[in-house]
Amino acid sequence: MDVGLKIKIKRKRDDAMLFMLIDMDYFFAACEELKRPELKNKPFVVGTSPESQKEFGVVQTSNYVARKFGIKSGMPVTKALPLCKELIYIESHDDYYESISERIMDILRSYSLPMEIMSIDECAIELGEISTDEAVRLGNAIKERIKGKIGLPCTIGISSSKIYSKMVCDEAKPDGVKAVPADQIREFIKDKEVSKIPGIGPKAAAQLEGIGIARIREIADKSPMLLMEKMGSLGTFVYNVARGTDESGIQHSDQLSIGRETTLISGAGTESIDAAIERLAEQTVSEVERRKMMFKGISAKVRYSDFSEKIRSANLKNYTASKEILVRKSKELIADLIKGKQVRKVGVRVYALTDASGQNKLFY
Ligand code: TTP
Ligand code: MG
Ligand code: MG
Repeated sequence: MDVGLKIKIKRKRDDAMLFMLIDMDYFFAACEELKRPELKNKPFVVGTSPESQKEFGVVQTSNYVARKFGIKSGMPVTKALPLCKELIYIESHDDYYESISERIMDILRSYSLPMEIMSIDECAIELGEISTDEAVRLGNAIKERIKGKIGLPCTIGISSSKIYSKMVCDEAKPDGVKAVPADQIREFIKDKEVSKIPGIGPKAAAQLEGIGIARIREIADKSPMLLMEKMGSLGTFVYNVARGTDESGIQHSDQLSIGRETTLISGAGTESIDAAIERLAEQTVSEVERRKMMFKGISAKVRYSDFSEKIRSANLKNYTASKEILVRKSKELIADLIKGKQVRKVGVRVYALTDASGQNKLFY
């Protein structure tokens, strides 16, 4: 088979599209410090098990004080404890971290730029063709806003693709803003280990080692055909990353959307779920009104007790800003998703927005 035909090697772009990657610093641990400031400057970990069974838990994260002792995410707690005598153990509070995450994402949404939520503490934003200086100014403003409104530090990486922005962010941690423009990115990544490329885990790193590659620059010297034979599409991906020609962008949600979610008390019945939907619809519609808009698309989400999630959507015939329509449609969609299952979270969202005069609005 002639695999060569399938290889897509990218050329450098002429334009200067920039991306931003925001990642919260020591997120779960920083959230705990917000509630308990006395933890600051003491080494502690956040773990998966209750305190009384901490030896069965895994370290989800630790503050930077604990990291100095070599403590890392994913480490069994039994391995972390001997590394630091004074190590404090805190049991994880997932719903609390999620509510903070939602507030952070709401702040980021308020900039009306195309964005993709990458994880509970991480978001990629497409900045368009702006100068590096402007991007850094915006980065600092976003950082200040999150610090001011939530009280937590984050780090922001800016570069010519989503992947490069993440790598820049990793290097600028903690509490940093750093930009590496397209023409400097190859130099920036060349001496790093291949495992610093997001998406390259231990297995892919071992495959690369098998063909004599340890550093990113060594990938760029290899034949892309060989990389593809050994690693499939991941081979093409790392080849492009190494040559400074990665163009990974954000996944567009194609339109701006507005919505709200809420966590339910355990065992919530139809009545309290309906009340929650009404509240969420009201908050959503008042945000739509505040922006002087109308919507045509409605989506509803549930999270089941096993943390899996499902979304259902519906399109209306006409634009509206009616709370009643949103409530009725959301209830139908959510009832369809629940079907007797236990749910711990529901969400209501509207999309396909237009401004209230009926004119389509382009956000980006
Ligand atoms: P990360 O952003 O990877 O790490 P972090 O925010 O704790 O620290 P950093 O300053 O280096 O960004 O992960 C975000 C949260 O996700 C983290 O606080 C806890 C959780 N998490 C786990 O539960 N298990 C894991 O193995 C990792 C890596 C993270
Ligand atoms: Mg983080
Ligand atoms: Mg993260």
